[in-house]
Amino acid sequence: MVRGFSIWTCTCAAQVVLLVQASASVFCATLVKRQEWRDMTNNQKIQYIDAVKCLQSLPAKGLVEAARTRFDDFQAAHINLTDEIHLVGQFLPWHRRFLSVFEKTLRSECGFIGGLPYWDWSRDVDVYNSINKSPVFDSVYGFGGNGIYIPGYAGPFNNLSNLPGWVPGTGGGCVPMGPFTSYNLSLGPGTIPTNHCLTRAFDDEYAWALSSTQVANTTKQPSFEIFRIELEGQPVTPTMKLHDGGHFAVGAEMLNTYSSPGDPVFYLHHANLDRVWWTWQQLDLPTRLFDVSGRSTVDPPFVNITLAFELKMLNLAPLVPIRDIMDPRAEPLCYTYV
Ligand SMILES: [Cu+2]
Repeated sequence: MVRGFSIWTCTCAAQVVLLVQASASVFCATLVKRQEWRDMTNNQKIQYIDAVKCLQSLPAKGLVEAARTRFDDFQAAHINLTDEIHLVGQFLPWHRRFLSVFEKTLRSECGFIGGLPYWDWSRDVDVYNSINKSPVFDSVYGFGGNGIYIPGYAGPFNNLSNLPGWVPGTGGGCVPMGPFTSYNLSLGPGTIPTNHCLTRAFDDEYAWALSSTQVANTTKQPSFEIFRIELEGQPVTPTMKLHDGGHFAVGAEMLNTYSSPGDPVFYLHHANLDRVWWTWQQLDLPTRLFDVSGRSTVDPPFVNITLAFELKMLNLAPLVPIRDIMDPRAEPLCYTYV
């Protein structure tokens, strides 16, 4: 794909056809800027938090009965599709599309004017070996902090999270401070609909997995197939990686594979994973811009996914083939990381 080349100024029709076929991309009129949370102004942070709260106040559009709000609609779609979108080739493409639809909904339904923020955890972990002090968890200009400590907390399923060697986090209860204390979640944990508060259980046992060393170890992988496995982590890999590391370090709501989008921090964590993918793509754009692979389902029979594989968003947005979301600078995505 040729960047900085405007198809509108090309006078040769044949060249235009070739260019469009090669890139399969439609250029965006403008790109929204996705910033790291701590690089945003306090005003921008409040605008984002207010937009998420707006989504939490709008009525659901009815994907599942238990979903009350537009915010719940996104959590519901993730819950319903969880078994099809994790540990498979479409993991990164699906979440890229999901985040983009969330971003566009904040803009179209809640008047948000910015881009989805991301949380670069390595900036916390490299300094403190902890996520506790992250500005992301500020109680005024952030998402609130740890949950209240519950002695003997045993994970969101009350089963020590089914992982051998799992170390319980330091919280487990409701997040007592910040902008999301009063929001009542209707979905989760897992596939069960229950009314509950937002919970967290910070767990610095897993912070090491989010360091810049681990990011560099991920982006140095030579092919999409190795890269996606290295990024996503357990149980395909024997040790924790960037994706599961973030879910485990925040804990509780975020620890649940199905219902983790109940914590608004989910979107910032996954935006950073998407940024790591885009960083990896940009390291060798001619080879990697359209490089996808991986099994289509966890259990056989599975096929190898291709660019034609269609990403489902249920009632959130139309199907799109993976080809259409490989380039964040092109329609329908139109964003850039700064
Ligand atoms: Cu997910």
